[in-house]
Amino acid sequence: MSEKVEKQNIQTQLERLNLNADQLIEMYATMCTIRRFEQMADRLYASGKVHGTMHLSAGQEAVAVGAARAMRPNDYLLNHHRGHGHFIAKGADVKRMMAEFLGKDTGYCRGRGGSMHIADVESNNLGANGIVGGGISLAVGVGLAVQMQRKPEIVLSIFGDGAVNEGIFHESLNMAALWDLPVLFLCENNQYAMSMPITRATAKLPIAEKAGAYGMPGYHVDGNDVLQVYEVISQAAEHVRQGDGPVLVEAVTYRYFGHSKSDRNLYRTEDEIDEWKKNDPIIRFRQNLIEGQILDVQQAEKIDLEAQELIDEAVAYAEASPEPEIDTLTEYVYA
Ligand SMILES: Cc1ncc(C[n+]2csc(CCOP(=O)(O)OP(=O)(O)O)c2C)c(N)n1
Ligand SMILES: [Mg+2]
Repeated sequence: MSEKVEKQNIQTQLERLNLNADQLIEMYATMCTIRRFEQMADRLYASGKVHGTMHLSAGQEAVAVGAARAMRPNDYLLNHHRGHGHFIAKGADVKRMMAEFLGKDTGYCRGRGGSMHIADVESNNLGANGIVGGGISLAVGVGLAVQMQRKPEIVLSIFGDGAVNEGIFHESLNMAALWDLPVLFLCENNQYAMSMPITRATAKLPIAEKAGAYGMPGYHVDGNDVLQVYEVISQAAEHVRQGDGPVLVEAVTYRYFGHSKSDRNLYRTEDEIDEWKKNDPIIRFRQNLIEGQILDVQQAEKIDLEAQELIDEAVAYAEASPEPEIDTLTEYVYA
């Protein structure tokens, strides 16, 4: 495609999506920040500084960033165990996130949550959840509360493809549809639930079509195309915000790292991972921005370097932060 045509393409897209160049650059920067955060988290884990386990989302950045851009800052977020990117895209302070990873007192949950349980009630991030599908029903409860209080916010519920095979997914969608609750269900379909490929676990695809069973709209999007995710989630959010009831969006993507730190990746080939890396959401978007003359190569590289610097500063902050005091051990413990 000629340079002129590409430039026109992105300009037409910008007008249609009601986005400006600065917002696109910010989206690109956030995607770089999430990728750099994940890579650093992996290194810190390997060096023994992070305890427990973690679920990395490298490869899935377009879903987090496209969705967050389409939501309003005060909308509620409830997500699943692979949630670092969702919260960074919502505007998390990466210093406090990194501190949480290292179990420090300055972390979002004062070091109690770690990678899998980051929440921040102040910014309406009601938390990640280690129970597969657990966050979906909580989101329905929050949707009910929002509806009863006539609040302007809506609820974004993010979960994986594995959750869709559970009863809780169906019960939650049914109830939300029955009561027209303001919940946007977003399935981040990375095509595996641990080592289980979706084609061996889910009888009928695409997942988006399950929306029809509950009389709600369902959308199937390329989850590695940040602007497509943004466009569809914007439409879905508008529908939900107008009081027209819930929507289900399925974004198809792929994770590069293993399921968790104990995953030896024996269920998929290196070739498959490499094939998906050719469809990398950050490289695709960056190429799009360069061809559309929103950024040049040097500017794109500088943004990525700045993302790395931000993460380095976050690590320094986290490492210098104090451990929680021993006499706070029983705080937040209910018995
Ligand atoms: C109710 C429940 N069942 C099983 C598990 C163990 N488990 C943790 S993550 C996971 C796979 C989830 O896959 P998916 O929903 O696709 O999310 P992804 O990890 O791919 O992001 C399983 C089975 C769990 N945590 N909770
Ligand atoms: Mg999955």
